[in-house]
Amino acid sequence: MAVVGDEATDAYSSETPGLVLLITSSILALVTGSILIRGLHQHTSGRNRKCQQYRGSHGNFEITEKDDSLYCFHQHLYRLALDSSPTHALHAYVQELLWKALSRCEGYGSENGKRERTKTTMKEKCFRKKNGRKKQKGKCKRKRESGIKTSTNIRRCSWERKEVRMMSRTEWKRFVNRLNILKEAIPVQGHGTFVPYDIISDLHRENITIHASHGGPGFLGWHRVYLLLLEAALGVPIPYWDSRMDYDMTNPTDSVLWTSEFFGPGFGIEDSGPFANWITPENESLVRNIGNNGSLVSSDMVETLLRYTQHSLAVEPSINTIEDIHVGPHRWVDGQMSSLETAPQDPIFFLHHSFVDYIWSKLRDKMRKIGKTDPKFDYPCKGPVSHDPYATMIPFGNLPNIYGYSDHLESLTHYRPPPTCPDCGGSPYLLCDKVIQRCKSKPDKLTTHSFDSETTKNIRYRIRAIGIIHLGRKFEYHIIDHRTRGDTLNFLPLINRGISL
Ligand SMILES: [Cu+2]
Repeated sequence: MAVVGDEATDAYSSETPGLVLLITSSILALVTGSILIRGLHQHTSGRNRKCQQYRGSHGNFEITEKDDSLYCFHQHLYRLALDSSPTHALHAYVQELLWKALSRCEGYGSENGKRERTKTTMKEKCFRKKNGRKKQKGKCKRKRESGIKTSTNIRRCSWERKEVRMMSRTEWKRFVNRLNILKEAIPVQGHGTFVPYDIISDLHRENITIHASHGGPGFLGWHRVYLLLLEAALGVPIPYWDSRMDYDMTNPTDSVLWTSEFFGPGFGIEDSGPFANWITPENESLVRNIGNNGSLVSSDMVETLLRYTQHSLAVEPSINTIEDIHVGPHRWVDGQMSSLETAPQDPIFFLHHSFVDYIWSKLRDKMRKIGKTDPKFDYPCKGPVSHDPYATMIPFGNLPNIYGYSDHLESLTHYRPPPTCPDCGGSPYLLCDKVIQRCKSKPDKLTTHSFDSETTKNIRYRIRAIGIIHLGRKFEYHIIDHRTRGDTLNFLPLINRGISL
């Protein structure tokens, strides 16, 4: 939590006129120095928000059509968390968000929307050797059926995720505007400030979490829940980045995505575009160095994967798994995205993972179509103990890993299919490649000759300006696009900071 002062600039509880608030904040800024000035700057947009209008009939705050409601909702939620658990407010805040995410319909494991824990009546165990972590093959036994109910009203509560280039400009602007609101330092009277986005990105930072959510079958469900959690915090769907449409370009670094219209610069510090001047919880700028190494997702990779008919082939530890393919773009983007601990600090993490989740949903559709395997029960017993079906999804309360594979979770989202030739959904950012009969991204008009000497000089200048960045463990990748340059950014190890989630 980024505590930048203990000022009483609580837009929720106070109807204080803006001028008085400004003077109070300014005096505090003078007293406490430059750290608070950064806080004051971040609070500016919250200062004039009138939160009372976002109270629902039961006194709770709701996210409405108005983007400002987001700020008020989170401020209120954090106050509730503080009231219910003063010493573990961050944890309580995340659990509230999680509850909101999973009760997008009527509630999970519940027909009337009442809050209750997931009722698990199925007992499935991976039998393991007593003294080791190695499982005995083929001893995955199901005793009873799962009590998790599938929603009967799927479309009403299922949110549609679209390819980022298929969104209207209004939809895209709303999405990034809301991300920027989550990135604001929100004051809570008597408790400094908190930054919702940083709290959410830190959920992917702790060692124990990283082990429980990567390198095994739990990867898919864990990241599905994580996406839903951010959506609950945003109040709008997360688009997906179908990087196949960039992979198919002659030079994917030319894509229109790496402009202010979409993700912002692909080289150097994010100093323009929707995430301009974002400062990470490590107190560093967001940086990228696209095309350095790794690989975007290719159509061949997805086709290979969709030939599988059961989850055990598609998840770690194995080769050509969804997790394996997903690593390529992490490394291809470089900067924060390239390390396990820091990847979600760059918002394109979530768009990439939305695409990963889309691929998984296609695989599940296929499994259902063939009819031999029901994906909700096909939780492979392999990988580390923390990926066992009934190990909990750290730090998501008591949710078992197998819940990540449930139909209920899947029913909360559906994907608008990626655009196809010849019209590519009418998107002004896509064109149909008639030879391969696939839509691909248009290049940014300014960088169509991306590796002429002037552009190369400019890229080198921007990369040099990055300075020192601190990153955690790098994603290990096995697939390298031969078009990458091999000029991965230098970095130093992360400096430890206390996270109490
Ligand atoms: Cu991850």
